[in-house]
Amino acid sequence: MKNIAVIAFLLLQVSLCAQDIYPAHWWTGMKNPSLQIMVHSDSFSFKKNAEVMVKYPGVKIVKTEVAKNPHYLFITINIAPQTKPGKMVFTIHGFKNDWTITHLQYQLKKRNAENGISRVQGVYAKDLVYLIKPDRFSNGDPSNDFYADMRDQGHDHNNPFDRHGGDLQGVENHLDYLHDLGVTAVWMTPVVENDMARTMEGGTSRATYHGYAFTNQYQIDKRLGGNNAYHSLISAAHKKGMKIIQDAVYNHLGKDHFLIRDLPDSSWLNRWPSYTNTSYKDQPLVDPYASAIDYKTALDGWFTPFLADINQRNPFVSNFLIQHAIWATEEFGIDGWRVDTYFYSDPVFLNKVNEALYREFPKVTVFGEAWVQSVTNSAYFCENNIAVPFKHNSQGVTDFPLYFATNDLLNQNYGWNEGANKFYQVLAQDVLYKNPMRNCIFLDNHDLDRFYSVIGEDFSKYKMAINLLLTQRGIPQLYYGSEILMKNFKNPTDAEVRRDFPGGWPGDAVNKFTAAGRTAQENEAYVYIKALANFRKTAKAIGSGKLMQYLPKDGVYTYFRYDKNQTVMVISHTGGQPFRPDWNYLSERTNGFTRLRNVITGDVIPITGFEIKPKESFVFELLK
Ligand SMILES: [Ca+2]
Ligand SMILES: [Ca+2]
Repeated sequence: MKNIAVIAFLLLQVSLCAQDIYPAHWWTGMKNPSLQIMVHSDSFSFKKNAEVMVKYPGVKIVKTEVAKNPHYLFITINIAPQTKPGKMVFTIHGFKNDWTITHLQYQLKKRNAENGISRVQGVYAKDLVYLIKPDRFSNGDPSNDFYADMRDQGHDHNNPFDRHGGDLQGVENHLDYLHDLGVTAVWMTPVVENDMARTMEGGTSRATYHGYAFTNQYQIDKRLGGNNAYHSLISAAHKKGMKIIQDAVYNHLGKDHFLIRDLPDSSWLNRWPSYTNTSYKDQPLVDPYASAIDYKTALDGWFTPFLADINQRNPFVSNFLIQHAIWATEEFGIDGWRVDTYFYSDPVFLNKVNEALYREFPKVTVFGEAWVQSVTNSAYFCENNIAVPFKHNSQGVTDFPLYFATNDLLNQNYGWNEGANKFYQVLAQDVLYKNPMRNCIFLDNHDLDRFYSVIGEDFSKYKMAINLLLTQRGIPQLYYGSEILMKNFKNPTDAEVRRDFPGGWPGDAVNKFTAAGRTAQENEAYVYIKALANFRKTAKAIGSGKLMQYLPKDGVYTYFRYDKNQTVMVISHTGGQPFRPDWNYLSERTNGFTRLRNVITGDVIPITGFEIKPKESFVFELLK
């Protein structure tokens, strides 16, 4: 008997190690003194009356709770403001065998004094965000392409549904390329571990290379390089004055997440009598006339059968997610969050997690993915000026209405409500947003047709699109490869818009990270963006100035970005006849100026002689 006890005790010591404790560690000096530590063991059960003790100056145990599934123990502690960093030891009594005791070491670190200065800086309209799908950008470390101890070992560069081996080292290797292009912030689709078995979708076996099926929030996926590579990338980016945006997923967990495989309690999931998909409709969440079932289906229906929809109304779930958001921000120093599938999450929870982030990190940026049609619904899901009973507190959204309007400007025939007029009308509804400058604006992303294909590979339209993206209000986001004219529709699947960046893999036939590897037109595209992106880096009229737009006339759409020191004019011709602006009509913004400096070419021309031809588009800085 004694021998068995010793063996059990040893096993216990082995089974409860650092990776079974969430959060992995914490910090002193947090604004919120409360912390709920989750201890998980696959092999041992806690007794209902388990007792936990700790002796550490400033730390008090507030509550000890064992979940319905006795593999989980929750220890809620209070950390007094003067508490010193160090290692404390929790003594746990009360496993299923009365005699078992274990000691858990837990570290309290010192918070980073650079928060808000060189890290956690926030992302603003003066930035240019570059969106990367890390598996598809560059393979900087072929040794991490697959692991025998992970559920999916697929790693075929030529299979669109496999992992391709791209990683964080690949991103770090190309920070200079991005910096040269004028990029100031990198948003990567999720980097958190996705140790998922392959899934069958549309009749094909697929890897979760997209990253949206988390299996452990506290581990960056080993195939991307793990936590160390993430630290290294972020540190290198910050040294170059560049920022990092992390992609948060609060709405669901991968079905192979340990929390799903060994559920703490049935109330952690949004459960239905039989599998129920979300309607993917945001309207019932905003609509004053919505039925309760439409509301519930949109919110609590599952995104797919392999992404478990989690119940953020459960306070343990809510704590788990909020504490991870805080942990990742403090640990890695990320500058902002893009929140995936925003409106599918419980709205009260969303406000709580955002509030917790704002409290600990006053400069951190949060914008939610709100894939909606109307400006009203878009504004509903962030800080807004609408009189509604529930007010969201996200600073901004991914601005889909402006994305649709940009497509209309570029591709629709000009009409009373079409084309450039549509764009004008959508922008005029900004009255609904509290601060539209905090919206993320874009021409495409990993879920959309690549815009160069959408505009029919028309290079005039390409320049017009880039002009709009880099001078409109909001935080511009460029999708990787747009600068080298990567194209494709999502046909037959979205893998087509997630192709590898040519040159990112050892042995690639061409390397489009270098001018020598690009065609003349690809180089022209690269140089065009580079010129405009580098101009806007110091152009305060664009980064923080005001916007004035004029009613489109004969298909010509004109707006100004301006502050007291600078005026930038953007003019786009979507009509059919050469056009001379009426400078009298525009005089509110152009009075006192006599010349136009083309910010791409540097050419300066007198205002009076300017004529714009169909399909042309220009960004001018006005000179006296
Ligand atoms: Ca790799
Ligand atoms: Ca949901």
